[in-house]
Amino acid sequence: MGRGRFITFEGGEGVGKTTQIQIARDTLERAGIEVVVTREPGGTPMAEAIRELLLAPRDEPVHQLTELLLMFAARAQHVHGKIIPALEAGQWVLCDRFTDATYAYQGGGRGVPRQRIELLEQLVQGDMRPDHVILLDAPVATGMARARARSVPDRFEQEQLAFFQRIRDCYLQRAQNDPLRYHVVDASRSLDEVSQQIADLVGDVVRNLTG
Ligand code: Z5A
Repeated sequence: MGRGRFITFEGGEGVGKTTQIQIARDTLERAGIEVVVTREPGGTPMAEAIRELLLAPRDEPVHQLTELLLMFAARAQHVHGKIIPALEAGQWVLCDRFTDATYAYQGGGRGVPRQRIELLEQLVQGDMRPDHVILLDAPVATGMARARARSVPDRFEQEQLAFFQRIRDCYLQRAQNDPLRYHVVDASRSLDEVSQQIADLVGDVVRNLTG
């Protein structure tokens, strides 16, 4: 049995990651592939507890280093306790956000220097990176409207438009720098159109691997 593949879903808030990851799961399962769907921050009981700490709105200002280190603490638990064991068992892992979100939110959004993120990425992940990153891209106002129609804003969702614009710019820049690994999907289209493109994309990944 070969190693599984690691595919992450990224983008600003409300772009449809959680919805589209289920389309990807269905496509893979129909091709007979065993799939693990997970998310960040979170994915294991301890990492989910760290997620609650990170997302809860609070009066105390959260220092950008506290936020950064908690993201990577959750990630260490998730990568070593769940993602790597699944990949080694031949399963495909679909993850709702991963380290690209740290570059976008803590780097682009909060202004943490990229080198600090790279240092922690290397410490926690070694050379492990997603095989494919599906970037769901939509104008900030579109994603914000969708997310806010759905639930009460968490600590991140309480940020202003300019914060989310920097995040979008950072994601698009990363995708432009590595076009073979990143797949940018226009998420402002209808649910059916986006879902069709995701199913096609994931189908292509499977076909390329199986010849
Ligand atoms: N964060 C970070 O700062 N650093 C990190 O390293 C990591 C994360 C890993 C939690 O993430 C927060 O953690 C996140 C960044 C930070 N904060 N923010 N913002 P999260 O992924 O759990 O939270 P989120 O980005 O806010 O996810 P979301 O709001 O659940 O959005 P989504 O998963 O992309 O969208 P969705 O739930 O699939 O869809 C939202 C709604 O839109 C829903 O009602 C859908 O039915 C609807 N929808 C979806 N697609 C469409 C289309 N195409 N048309 C119309 N309506 C649609």
